[in-house]
Amino acid sequence: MSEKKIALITGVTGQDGSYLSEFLLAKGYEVHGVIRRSSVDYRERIAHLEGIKNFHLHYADMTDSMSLVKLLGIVKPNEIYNLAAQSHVQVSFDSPEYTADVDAVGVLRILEAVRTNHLESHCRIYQASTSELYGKVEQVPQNEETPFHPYSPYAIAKLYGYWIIKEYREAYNMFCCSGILFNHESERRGETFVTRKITLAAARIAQGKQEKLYLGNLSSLRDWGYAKDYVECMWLILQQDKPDDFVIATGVQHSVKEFATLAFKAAGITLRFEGEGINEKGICAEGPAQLLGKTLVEVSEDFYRPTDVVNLWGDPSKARRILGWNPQKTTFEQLVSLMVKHDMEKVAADHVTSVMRTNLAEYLEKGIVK
Ligand code: G4F
Repeated sequence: MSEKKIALITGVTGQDGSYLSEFLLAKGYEVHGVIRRSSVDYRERIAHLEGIKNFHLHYADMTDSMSLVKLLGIVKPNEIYNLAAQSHVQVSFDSPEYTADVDAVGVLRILEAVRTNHLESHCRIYQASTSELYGKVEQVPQNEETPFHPYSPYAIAKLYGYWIIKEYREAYNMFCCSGILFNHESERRGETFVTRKITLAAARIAQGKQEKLYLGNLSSLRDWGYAKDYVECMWLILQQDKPDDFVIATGVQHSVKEFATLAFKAAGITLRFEGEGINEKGICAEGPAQLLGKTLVEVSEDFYRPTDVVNLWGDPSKARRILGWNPQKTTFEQLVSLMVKHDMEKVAADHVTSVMRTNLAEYLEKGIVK
C-alpha cells in the first residue's frame, strides 16, 4: 500500500487554499495549512475543515524565515503549494514594500526552508504565479512564451517569485513549478475583487439593500475561470514526470462591463449602459418596478489604478495537451450564474440574521428573553 502523501499549503485560508484543501483531502492527502495570527477571524473558508482527520493548521508567516524552517522540519511535506500572497493589485500600490516582502522574498524563504531541511529531493513545490506578469501585454492571447511586462508592484514582486522558482529548479535540480493562473473566481472570492464586488452588489440592489455600485475601469478585459477547476491544475502540475510552468486560463475573454451586465441579468435586472469612460452609467432598463430608469452602476475614479492591466487573455493549449485539463469545464456564463445565485441566497440570509438580531435585542430589552 502506498504511503499517505503530505501537502503543505500556504495561504490556506484564501479562496484557492480552501478549494485545494478539499481537493487534496478527497484524494487521501494529509493536509497542513499555514495560518497567521490575527485578532480578527479570517478562517471562514476553512471552518468546515477544522477538526477533520488529516487536516492540520500551523502558525507561521511568509515574512518570518525561522517559522517556515521550523514548520517544514516538522511537517516534511511531499508537496508544497505556495499560495500565500498579498494578492490585491490595487492594494500593492499602497503597500508595495509589504507586497514585495510576502510575494517575492516569501517565495525565496520557502525555497530556502526546503533546502535547510534537506528536503530538496523529497518535496515538490508549486508556486502561484499570475497572468499579471504579462501586464502591459505584448501579445494576445498570452502563453508560456509570451514576454512578461509587469505593470504593478504586485506583478513585479510576483515576477521575482516566478524567476526564483525557475532558478532553484535549474541550480539545485529541485522540482519547482509555476502555474501562471489567469483570474479565477468563485462564491468564495474576496469581496473587493471586481467579480465578487459585482455579484454581491447585484444581489443587494435586487433585494433593496444597496442603491448603487461604483466601479473603476469598465472596459478592462479579463479571462475569468472558476477557482474550483483551477486547483485541480495546481495538483496536476506537481504530478508530472518533470517540473515545468503552465498557463491556466479558459481561453475566453470578457470585459468588466460584460460581467456586470450578465450578473445583474442573473439577479433579475437588465442594465442599459450610457456615456463613456468616467461618465459611463448602467441604468435599469428592465427589472423590479422601483428600480426602472434608476442609475445602478456608476464609474468612480477611486477604483482606477495608477497603471492598469487591461487585456489579459490566456492560451491554455499546453495545459490541455500535457495535463489533459479541460479549460471550459465551467463556462463564463455558468461562473457568473453560480456566483450570483450564491450571493442572492447570502444577502437574503443576512437579512434574516439581522432581523433575528434586531428582534433578539428588543426581546432582551423587554425582558422577554434573558
Ligand atoms: O478583480 P480585480 O481586482 O483583479 P486583478 O487586478 O486582475 O487581479 C486578480 O487576478 C490576478 C490574475 O490575473 C491575480 F494575480 C491577482 O492576485 C488577483 O487575484 O480587477 C480586475 C480588473 C482590473 O483591470 C480593474 O482595474 O477589473 C478592473 N476593475 C474595474 N472596477 C475593478 C473595479 N477592480 C476592482 N478590484 N474593483 C473595482 O471596482
